[in-house]
Amino acid sequence: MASEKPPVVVTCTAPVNIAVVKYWGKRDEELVLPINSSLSVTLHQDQLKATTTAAISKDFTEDRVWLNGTEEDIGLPRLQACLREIRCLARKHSSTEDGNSLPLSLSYKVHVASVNNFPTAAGLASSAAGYACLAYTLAQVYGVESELSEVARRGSGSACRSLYGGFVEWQMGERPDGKDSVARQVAPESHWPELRVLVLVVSAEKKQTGSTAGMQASVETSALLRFRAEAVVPARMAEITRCIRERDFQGFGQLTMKDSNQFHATCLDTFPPISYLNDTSRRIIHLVHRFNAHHGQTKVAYTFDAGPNAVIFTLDDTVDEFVAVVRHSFPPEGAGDKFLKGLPVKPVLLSNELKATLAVDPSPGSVRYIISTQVGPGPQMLDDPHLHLLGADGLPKPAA
Ligand code: 2P0
Repeated sequence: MASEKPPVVVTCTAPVNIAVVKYWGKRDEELVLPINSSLSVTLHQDQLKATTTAAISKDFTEDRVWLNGTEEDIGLPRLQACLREIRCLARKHSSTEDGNSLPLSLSYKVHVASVNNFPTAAGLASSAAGYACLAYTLAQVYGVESELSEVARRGSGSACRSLYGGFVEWQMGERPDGKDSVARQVAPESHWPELRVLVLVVSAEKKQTGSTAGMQASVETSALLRFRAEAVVPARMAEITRCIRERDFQGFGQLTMKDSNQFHATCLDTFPPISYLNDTSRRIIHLVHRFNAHHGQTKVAYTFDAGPNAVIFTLDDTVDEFVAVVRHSFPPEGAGDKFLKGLPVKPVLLSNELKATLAVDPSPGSVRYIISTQVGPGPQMLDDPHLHLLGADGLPKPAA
């Protein structure tokens, strides 16, 4: 059966994901193949997302890409790899459909515009959402229906996990060609509705060591990283999958914190050492442990990526109290009305007993704001043509 002609302008959105078993280190730089499997939670796009429009036309003379309104160098090897991969899949797809004539659209050049609804500099995983969105949008425009892990992964390793909603594992695979290094959904976004996520944005500074260079240095110099990949991660993947399936928050939270800590330990074990956490990150870590000790159980868990921002997991019955604890420990500077973004949180009064256990010296302004969110779905195609980021001339529309 002949497939419908794909539309020539498509706009899609894709989510941010946060790893609870971290990816850090490649066994193949070119193909972006990891030294260990990883597992992430997809965050809801109501709060954090990338939006991408792709258009193909016989009138375009070259491939062009704009990110947040600024034209990017199309020669970037990772962009090139994504474009090459998607066109390769499109060629395969069309030759299995009717055997000979390639669709004209494959010879057309593509224009792509992408924006994030959150500050790239905030250190949130913008490249994962961005490259997942690119892969998904290009697939729609070229009529590709295959699995897209490889296309997204070639852009940024963690991007393949943003192709699915809910809870997602990236299986490291064994094959040298990487065909089995793919992302798979472990559980859908509806699986654990009580699970909530707070992003504590502590710094908008650009990070010192990029992830790609950082993990390269760790692979070259850290014996701990090798040990982690071989002796720790396989069992941890199995165990955290069980915790997710059984909605065991205690187990999930403890493993999440341990894995974040081990990732940052491998950074310190890298030579010269890499440090992504700052004083505020460490204060948050201690605050979480004191809060859990007060309750006599793991009610809240932290994880940190290649930057100082904390991502907190908790359940809906604990969100209000923990946000009050963060406010108490890191009082907002200024009016404080923009301190909390996203899902609503009710104000609560903290007991004197809890305040005494926390025993914090308030550190005003160290947490700049909180994004309150939850687990969310994978990439989506938008129907409304008004939402296209490219105009009829194939150039980015002026920002509203
Ligand atoms: C992760 N991070 O699993 C880990 C945890 C950061 C810390 O994946 O070189 O941008 O593009 O494959 O995916 C960040 O690294 O690196 C990352 P590349 P990527 O989310």
